[in-house]
Amino acid sequence: MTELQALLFDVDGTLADTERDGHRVAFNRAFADAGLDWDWDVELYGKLLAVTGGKERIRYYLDAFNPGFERPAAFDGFVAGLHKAKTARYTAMLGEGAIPLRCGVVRLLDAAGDAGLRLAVVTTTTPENVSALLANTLGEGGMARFEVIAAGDIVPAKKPAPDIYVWAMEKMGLAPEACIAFEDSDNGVRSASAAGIRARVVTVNGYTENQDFGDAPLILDRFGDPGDPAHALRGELDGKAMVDLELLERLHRQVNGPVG
Ligand code: XBP
Ligand code: MG
Repeated sequence: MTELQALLFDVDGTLADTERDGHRVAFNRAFADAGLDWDWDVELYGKLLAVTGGKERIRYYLDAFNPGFERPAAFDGFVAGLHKAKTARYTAMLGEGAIPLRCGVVRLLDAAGDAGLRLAVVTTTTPENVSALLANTLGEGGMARFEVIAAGDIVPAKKPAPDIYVWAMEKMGLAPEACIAFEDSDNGVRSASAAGIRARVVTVNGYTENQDFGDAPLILDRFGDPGDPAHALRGELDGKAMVDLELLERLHRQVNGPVG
């Protein structure tokens, strides 16, 4: 079995709790800017999260929740324009420091970096959103901590399709058995699973806490930090209050078999 070499992080919901008070608000601001009366409230947005990707989510909204909307002739361009405006609104919010990283993320990234583990971002969100989040939370060197940023439209089929994980692992020359994937949602876990990654750690949030997560071996409320302990909803924290590299190595061996 291959030894653990890389940690692959989803962004939205995992590195930061971006959906309810970030993306959702930015979508609504872009709709208002465009003179549309669409309002994605907290509950509706939870339903819209069934579809990953902002452009795809706008189309899903119109198909499933607003079929009476008269679509402009150049519909693809209309959706792309709205989404571009949403990205500008969202990155502006990040620039104001609206969204922090989740509990335990910095501690885990620091420990992984010190131990020489390779790091990547694997997300459906737009690349500008990733750079804005990392720069505004981790500082100028934030992006450079990650060897690969796999994001947005670089693969046409978004999560739960495996493509974005497959793309990232190919770029890094890594087998799925060498990686742990960190996710917050069923769509993300399904994507990692379909790419062959068995070691999947889930940190849930308000939108995803009741999802299924297939056979993901470890589901937590957070990674944990001193004074803000993690709790396991499935799997074992080995009596620890925080996810650390020892725990991750153990999980990796548990699902892939002993190294050797
Ligand atoms: C995240 C998403 C993203 C954001 C919006 O899914 O679905 O689409 O909601 O980002 P995951 P964009 O965490 O599973 O990667 O509007 O930039 O597409
Ligand atoms: Mg996510």
